[in-house]
Amino acid sequence: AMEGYRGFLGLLVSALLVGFLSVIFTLIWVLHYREGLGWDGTALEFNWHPVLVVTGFVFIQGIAIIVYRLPWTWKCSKLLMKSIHAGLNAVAAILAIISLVAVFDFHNARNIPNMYSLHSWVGLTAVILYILQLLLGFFVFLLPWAPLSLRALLMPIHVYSGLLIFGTVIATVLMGVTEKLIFALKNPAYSTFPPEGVFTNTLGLLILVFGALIFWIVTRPQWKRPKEPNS
Ligand code: ASC
Repeated sequence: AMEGYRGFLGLLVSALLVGFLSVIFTLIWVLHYREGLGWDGTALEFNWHPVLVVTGFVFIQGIAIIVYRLPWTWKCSKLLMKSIHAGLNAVAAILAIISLVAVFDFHNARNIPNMYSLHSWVGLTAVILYILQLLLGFFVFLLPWAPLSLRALLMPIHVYSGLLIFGTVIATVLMGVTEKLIFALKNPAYSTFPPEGVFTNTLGLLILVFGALIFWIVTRPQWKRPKEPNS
């Protein structure tokens, strides 16, 4: 058991490090390589989009997915852990929505068309599914009214949908990073390996590794929270 616990801690610390580093890299990207942050209809407003997405939709959602695995919380009540899971996901949803407002606002101020790219189609789908998942989880699993039979029926779907959305968010981020680099890096071009291109490619890899670590942690059956009888 001690062996498994050590392995868990090692992977948890790695995931937290890589996730935190992803957020720092995103901040360095917009603050150092791009124009910085602001809310004025210019690129400064657009830059909130990657910052809020990586912080909320990637990092916070990733943590929310694995909160039930933390062994020192297994003595905490299930209701407390569900509230933390739902609360983190709610914060992530709010940041994701603000990140969309930043893009639409920036596009409209600059007369750039909305919703034409594959990144936008997949990304908006992910945000809509995430909000539905949050509402379904809140009413079925957090509030006390739903019968056990309905919970048992929907739990595998909730787990599958959650991981599908998380994976889709990471795929969407990779598309968004690529899109932005191709738009923004003109002189010198992305194809000539400028420092911003190499740095931001590295950010994309960090986010992929974060997703891989979260997916590994959450799919180890031995690290699941012990199920209490009659729940
Ligand atoms: C819940 C909860 C669970 C699942 C389970 C469904 O609300 O706490 O562990 O649903 O009852 O199988």
